[in-house]
Amino acid sequence: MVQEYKRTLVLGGRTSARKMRGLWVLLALFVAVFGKETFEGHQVLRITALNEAQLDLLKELHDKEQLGLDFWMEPSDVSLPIDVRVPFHSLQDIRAFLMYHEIYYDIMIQDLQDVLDEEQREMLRAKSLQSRSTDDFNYASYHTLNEINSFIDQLVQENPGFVSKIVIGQSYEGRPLNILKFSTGANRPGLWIDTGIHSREWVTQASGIWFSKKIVTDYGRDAELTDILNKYDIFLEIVTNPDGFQFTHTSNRMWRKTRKPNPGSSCVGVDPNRNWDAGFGGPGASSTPCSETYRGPRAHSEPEVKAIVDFVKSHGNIKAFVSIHSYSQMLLYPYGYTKTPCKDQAELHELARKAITELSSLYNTQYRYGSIITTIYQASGGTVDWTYDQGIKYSYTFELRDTGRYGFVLPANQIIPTAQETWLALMTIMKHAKNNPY
Ligand code: 0X9
Ligand code: ZN
Repeated sequence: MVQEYKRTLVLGGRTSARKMRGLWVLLALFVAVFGKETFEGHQVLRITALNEAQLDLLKELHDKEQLGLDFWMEPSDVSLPIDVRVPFHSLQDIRAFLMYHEIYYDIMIQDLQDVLDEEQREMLRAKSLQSRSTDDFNYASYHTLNEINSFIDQLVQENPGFVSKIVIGQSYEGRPLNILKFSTGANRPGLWIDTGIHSREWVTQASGIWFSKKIVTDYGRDAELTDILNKYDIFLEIVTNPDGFQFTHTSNRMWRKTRKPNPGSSCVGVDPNRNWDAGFGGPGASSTPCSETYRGPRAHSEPEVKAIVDFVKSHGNIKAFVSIHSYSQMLLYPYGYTKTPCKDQAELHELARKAITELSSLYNTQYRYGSIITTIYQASGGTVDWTYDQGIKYSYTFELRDTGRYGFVLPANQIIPTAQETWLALMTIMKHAKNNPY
């Protein structure tokens, strides 16, 4: 029996693979016609590889498309847990496989749809009439793209001469790529923050909204932020992947990539954190369109990425660049594509330590920190490797809460605490950039 599983999983019968692909196409059609993908019976498992052999087996699983596995944390190192969403139809096989190879696992989420149903109920409970000002906005809830766009327009309207909206491009599906600019004077160097480049990482866009309100609230009241804004402009892109974000609301809550079709493949989208011209095409990204880490046909092929590239180049004076993801509670700096330490490693490391110390002072949330490749895993074509190589010394990327209890489906009651603690780390980085001009 178990031997059987092993054969189908590891060797993979050709006919059954073809049949499975057919089933997947049917399922995709069904979803396209009838709406939202459900995740009933999907479990999120935390798998612990005890040795290299087990790790290799798990990496093989990773490449078996017909299983429909969604790695929330990729297999990289024996010291790091591997989180994987297993569709109901693959659960028996996966469990048998893990047991056969004596690989240890925990069930983190029993039934993903239950968590998503609660998330939807919370959004409904929180939905009031459209808020009349950003003071009534519900920062403790998740919001749709329309709601966020209205919020952005309101914030701009309420703060003339301080906050403005800049459209830096269009997404593949034609949505505006909006950034907020906070500025109190002309010709200033810039500090950049983006959230939501991976659309399913909802706590990041929600935190971005909170940051924007925090900035207008604290300017003129908090001495340190005021000082920063008297010398620098802050640019904030809250919904960095709007097509993906809309898709997480309408069709598939677990969508990560962009929404551009891939010629010759039925799989859609590119990983916008593998699409940058920094070690592009190297290990730590996939060349397969169906992969969640597909790098795309060429560097900067995605309009959402290209818009930021053009903005950063034409601005020419961005001094800090922070790209915010979730989850796993880490503060990371370059590089992700190479083990060669970046030339500012010592300074970036020390600043990261300070920033996470500040972060933890609020709710005792523990972060790990270090370079991307040594702390999480090798990733090529990533955002902050590119910005660093462009000369932006203070290039950082966060992985916000949590460490895997909920992962990408963090309950809304954690939005404000997450944003508050992250803000302390962001302030530490921005202050340091201000005090160490280069
Ligand atoms: O794989 C990624 O792109 C990042 N993890 S995530 O779960 N947010 O997808 C890690 C890559 C390096 N880290 C960052 N650039 N945040
Ligand atoms: Zn991410």
